[in-house]
Amino acid sequence: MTLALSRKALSAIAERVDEAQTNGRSLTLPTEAHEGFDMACGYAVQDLLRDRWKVRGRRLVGYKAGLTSRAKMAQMKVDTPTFGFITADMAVPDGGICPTRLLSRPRVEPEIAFVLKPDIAAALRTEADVLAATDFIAPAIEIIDSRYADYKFDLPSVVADNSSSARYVIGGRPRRPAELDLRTIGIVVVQNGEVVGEAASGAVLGNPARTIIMLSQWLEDRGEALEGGSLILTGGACEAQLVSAGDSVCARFQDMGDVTVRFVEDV
Ligand code: 0L1
Ligand code: MG
Repeated sequence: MTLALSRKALSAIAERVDEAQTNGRSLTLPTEAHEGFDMACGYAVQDLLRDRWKVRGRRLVGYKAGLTSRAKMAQMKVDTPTFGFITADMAVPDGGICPTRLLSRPRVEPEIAFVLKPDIAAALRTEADVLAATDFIAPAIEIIDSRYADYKFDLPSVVADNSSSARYVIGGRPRRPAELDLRTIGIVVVQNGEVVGEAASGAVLGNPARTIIMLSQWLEDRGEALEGGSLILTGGACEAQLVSAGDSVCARFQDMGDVTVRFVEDV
């Protein structure tokens, strides 16, 4: 595919994104700085970012999907889900501490996470395919961090920023897929003792398993395939909440337990 920007220009953008994500700095929108910067360019930057991280020994563990619920799309004023990749070192332990010093504008959102079995079919086309390929499902909090000022961005720019990925917490009581009705899991988000978000898991595309079907198709279209053992964050079920140092967040998932994280300036 011919891209609107040269590889050199895309590599320079990936370097800036890397620097901003590593040091908690802000970015200018690539779409404003580079005429013709489109979704294909955004994913090309993301690929280059992934290559840079692999070279530095950061281990890829799976994917995240962003903007898979109407609430999130409305909140961010966009209309298409996006994907990003996640690494092992983005994980914060359940009940653990997340330093904010190297984050720009952290927000939290409750998500249903899937972990796939080691051996899976090449393409997952139906909900039944996804459930058959799933080892377990766990409650999660994604800590997203937009590197763009005032959360004002467009889709190609968000994609270049790895779909705002930053950290994640997996916790609660992981369950086998057959034990759950993935359309109706109640979720409540509590921040500093106050309820700040409520949703049912079906807010994510009717059933978060559908995120995995979309992800599988997207990878196939790129000539890639979902790998067995992947961890997948299926997207925030309700609006994301701003957090800062001193905050405690608990996401309570019906029949799946709680996931908690505390934010501090530094450790
Ligand atoms: O996980 C997400 O929903 C991220 C989407 C990217 C836009 C945002 O920063 O909210
Ligand atoms: Mg998310």
